[in-house]
Amino acid sequence: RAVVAIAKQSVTLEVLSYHATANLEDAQRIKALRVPSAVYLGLHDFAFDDVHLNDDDTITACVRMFLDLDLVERFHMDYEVLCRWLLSVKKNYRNVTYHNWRHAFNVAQMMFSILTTTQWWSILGEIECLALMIACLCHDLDHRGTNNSFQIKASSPLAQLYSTSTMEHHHFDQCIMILNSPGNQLLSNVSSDEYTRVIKVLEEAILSTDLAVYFRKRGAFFSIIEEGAHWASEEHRDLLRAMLMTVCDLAAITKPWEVEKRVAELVSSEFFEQGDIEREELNITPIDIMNREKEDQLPLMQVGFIDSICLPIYEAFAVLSDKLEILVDGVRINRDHWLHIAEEH
Ligand code: 5BB
Ligand code: ZN
Repeated sequence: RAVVAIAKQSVTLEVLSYHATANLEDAQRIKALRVPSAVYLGLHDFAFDDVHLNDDDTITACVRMFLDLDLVERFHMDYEVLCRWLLSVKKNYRNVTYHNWRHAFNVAQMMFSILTTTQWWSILGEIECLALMIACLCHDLDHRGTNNSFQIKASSPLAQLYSTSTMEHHHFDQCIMILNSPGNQLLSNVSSDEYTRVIKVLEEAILSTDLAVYFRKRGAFFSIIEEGAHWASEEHRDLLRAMLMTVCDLAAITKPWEVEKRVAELVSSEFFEQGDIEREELNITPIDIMNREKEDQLPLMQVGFIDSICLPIYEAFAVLSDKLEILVDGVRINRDHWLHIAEEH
């Protein structure tokens, strides 16, 4: 890995001049694989679970989603470049407990199932669908298992570069670097006007995965839902896409209990690992969610998370499409489970 140091506003940041991407040989191996149907893979299902898929399966599943949304034809994507780009995206996720490739893949699958089940793909159009699918796959690129507030507390180079939405700006940077890497230029055959638009929608979508951005925008979102949202309005559309990213990012909370329980344990482990680093390296006492000694509070924290963050947004989306009511049902069932466990303690 060749590394160069650049100075930006007196901050020294390590940038990979030759960004680590996938090999041509690996792309050619994937290219030769059969791509099962979306129905066979369960890609339209809101209850989708990736546990039974191996890493190659996750790549061919992504190819299937791009094919079925007609993105490959419409944007004249080279099939080998698509395979290599997907492998490169996967490679640029770290082996952290929760914010890894599997999380990104699941977020993209949820976007695909929502776009197809609601038929919103036809309202949003190919450009916005393309941007949203790329955004889902790339939205946590190079995550280190630590959140924005950790970057600030640790005065990390990333925090010095971006004082707000620190990690999300970095995820977007990484996304652009991969899209610009030789052999990975998925958008090389897109016209320059469309390219500009795709990148703008993509940036907005990735930055919207910062929960702080969700909190800032959701008031306006709930207002337009109450008054009647119009897809024709540019302002409404921008809000809907931003909120859609959050819906997909948090979708583990809507899944069958066995899936939700497994994922919550991963989230919790990653939080505890950050807490350990804060104790050992920053000499601070971590907040409760990151404090192993408060592990028994987890079920009640999940109830709080569901009530304050999840239910409001899934309920709003169920107003937009009755096809999404089932997501609210899933959240409520999981809330019952967490509350039941909390009451046992
Ligand atoms: C969320 C907002 N945060 C700034 C403070 C804590 N809260 S919370 O009280 O709603 C909360 C959420 C507390 C504990 C949680 O998990 C314990 C296992 C969660 C939680 N968050 N639970 C989940 O199942 C999921 Br999924 C999530 C989302 C985790 C990703 C959040 C990434 C933010 C990175 C900056
Ligand atoms: Zn995420």
